[in-house]
Formats: sequence, C-alpha cells, structure tokens
Amino acid sequence: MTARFVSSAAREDQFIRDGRKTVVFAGRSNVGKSSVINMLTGKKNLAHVGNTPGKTSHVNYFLIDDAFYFADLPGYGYAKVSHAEKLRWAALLETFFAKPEHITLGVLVTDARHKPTALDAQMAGLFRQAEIPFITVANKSDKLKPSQIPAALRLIEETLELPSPVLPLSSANGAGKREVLSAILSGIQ
Ligand SMILES: Nc1nc2c(ncn2[C@@H]2O[C@H](COP(=O)(O)OP(=O)(O)OP(=O)(O)O)[C@@H](O)[C@H]2O)c(=O)[nH]1
Ligand SMILES: [Mg+2]
Repeated sequence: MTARFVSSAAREDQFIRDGRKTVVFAGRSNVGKSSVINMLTGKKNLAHVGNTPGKTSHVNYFLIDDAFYFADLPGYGYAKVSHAEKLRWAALLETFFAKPEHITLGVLVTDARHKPTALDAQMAGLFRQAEIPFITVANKSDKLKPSQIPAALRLIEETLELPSPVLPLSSANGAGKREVLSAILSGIQ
C-alpha cells in the first residue's frame, strides 16, 4: 500500500471532492485516529500523532495507492479546548458531512477500554443519518488482557446499537490490521 499526505482542509472549499472514494476516520480526541492511519498504511509518520489531545485540527487527506483517500478528522470531546475552537470544529464537521455523497465509508474509532460516550453515539448517529456506511474499530486493545476483549467489544456494540461486530485493533502492536484493512477495502468496493 502506498500512502502520501495530500492536503489539509480547514474550510469547505478545501475539501477534496474529485470523485475518488474517501474513507473518513472519526472518533474522540486522543483515541488514536492518526495512529490507526499510520499503522494501516505502514507509514509511521504520515499522520501527526500527539500526546496532547487536539493534535489534528484540520481534515487531513492522504492518497492511498493513487486510488482513494483516507481523511483524518479532528477528534471531538476534548474538554480543554476553547469554546470558540469547539464551535469552529462543529461547523467544520457540519459542512464536511453536509455532502455525504463525497464520503464512501466511515471508520468510527473507539477506545477498547471504555464505554462509548454520548459524543460517540452522536457520531454513529451522524453516519446513519447521512446514510454513510461505517465500520467501528476498538483501538488500544493492547491495553486489555485478551480475556477482556470480547466483553469490551460487546459493550461498544450494545452502546452504539451496531448491526455489525466491532473490530478490535491496536495501532501500537498491529493486532487486527488485516481484518480492518479488509473491512475497509470491501467497504469501498
Ligand atoms: N497503547 C496504545 N496507544 C495508542 C494506540 N493508538 C494511539 N495511541 C496513543 O494515543 C495517543 C493519541 O494518538 P493520536 O493518533 O494522536 O490520536 P488522535 O485520535 O489522532 O487524536 P486527535 O488528533 O487529537 O484527535 C498517542 O500518544 C498514541 O501513541 C494504541 O493502539 N495503543
Ligand atoms: Mg489525530
């Protein structure tokens, strides 16, 4: 898989809408969206990863195999960002999802260790409302014992009322990579 950074969008006229399929990665701030993109593409420093939540503030586009895009969205739910920043981000997201025909597939990134938040449920609702198919991954599964994973996945599936199984993933050790990549590839066929 080849992957390269293309551009960073802060406004609607910067969104890429060139007819290529687009996979969007959404999820809470710090849940590991950018790390997941790096792990899936095998490029360590493609998307910026941070210890401070709120590292990604624009929609960042990566061209994959010269064929389709991964779009890395800024994370939601970080309490310490300013009110103005939250409004800016809500407006950006609203315009981004206002034209769902440009979004082929969503990847909702959740944290394997936690019950999804109300904002995660809203995000799932946004995909449903816009009729954008999406898969859900439970990242940071390396932080759980293998024996804890099935119940953790069930909690996420039940909380978000998902029709299909949540895929466990770890961008730290690569667990689940093959399954998630194949779900993405079949989701954009
Ligand atoms: N243990 C573990 N840590 C992870 C994993 N994925 C990401 N992290 C760590 O979580 C932190 C946040 O990762 P990012 O990829 O920047 O998260 P993000 O969702 O893009 O964050 P924003 O851009 O702020 O929305 C970093 O310190 C990562 O190293 C994982 O699977 N396991
Ligand atoms: Mg990020």
